[in-house]
Amino acid sequence: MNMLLSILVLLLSSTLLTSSLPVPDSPNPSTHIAYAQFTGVVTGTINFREDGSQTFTNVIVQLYSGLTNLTGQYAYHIHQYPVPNSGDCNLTGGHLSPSGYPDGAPCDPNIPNLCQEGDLSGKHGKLPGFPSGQILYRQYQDPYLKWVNPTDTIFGRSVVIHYPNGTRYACANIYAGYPE
Ligand SMILES: *[C@@H]1O[C@H](CO)[C@@H](O)[C@H](O)[C@H]1NC(C)=O
Ligand SMILES: *[C@@H]1O[C@H](CO)[C@@H](O)[C@H](O)[C@H]1NC(C)=O
Ligand SMILES: *[C@@H]1O[C@H](CO)[C@@H](O)[C@H](O)[C@H]1NC(C)=O
Ligand SMILES: [Cu+2]
Repeated sequence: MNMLLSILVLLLSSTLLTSSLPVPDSPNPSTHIAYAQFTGVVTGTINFREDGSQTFTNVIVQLYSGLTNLTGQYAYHIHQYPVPNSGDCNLTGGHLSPSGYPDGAPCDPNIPNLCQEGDLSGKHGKLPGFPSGQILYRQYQDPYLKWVNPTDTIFGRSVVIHYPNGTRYACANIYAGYPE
């Protein structure tokens, strides 16, 4: 066999070999996991985990207490800045919106691509008040949350839960990994 042919055979066989190997889930799947843990007036966690193909983020909301207005609906968003040491939710800026849609712009859950990325309740519904002793559980997939680019990422932001009247009520930082 001449040299060129053997190189060709080698290339071909390595291509075949490569294509038969399992494709890794994502270059770095374990780093695209984050949580916000509420430990004050609201207790519970919101977990964020990107799926292996990096096409959506699985969000799990699990709250134990604090949404005490049984007739109220609580909006919640990813806000731009983390909560300062003072704990003042008013200092977390506006909603995370790499797409540039401003706060107050309409968000139709049927057209979520026109919503701010951080407008979780706009895209997925507000959280209802619930009686003491119950747990509020919500799970959904969101394809708009970003992880990598520093200007887009949900890392280092915060989640703010608002009273039914819109005033900021509780906030928690978004940290990498799982809560302890
Ligand atoms: C509960 O929410 C409802 C609906 O937004 C509001 O009218 C009512 O004043 C709230 N109750 C309290 C105690 O804040
Ligand atoms: C945050 O802003 C609201 C009005 O939007 C105000 O009622 C509240 O007192 C402020 N909270 C703090 C800690 O300054
Ligand atoms: C919003 O609702 C909360 C809880 O009922 C209340 O403490 C707060 O004063 C209200 N803020 C405004 C601006 O009405
Ligand atoms: Cu908000």
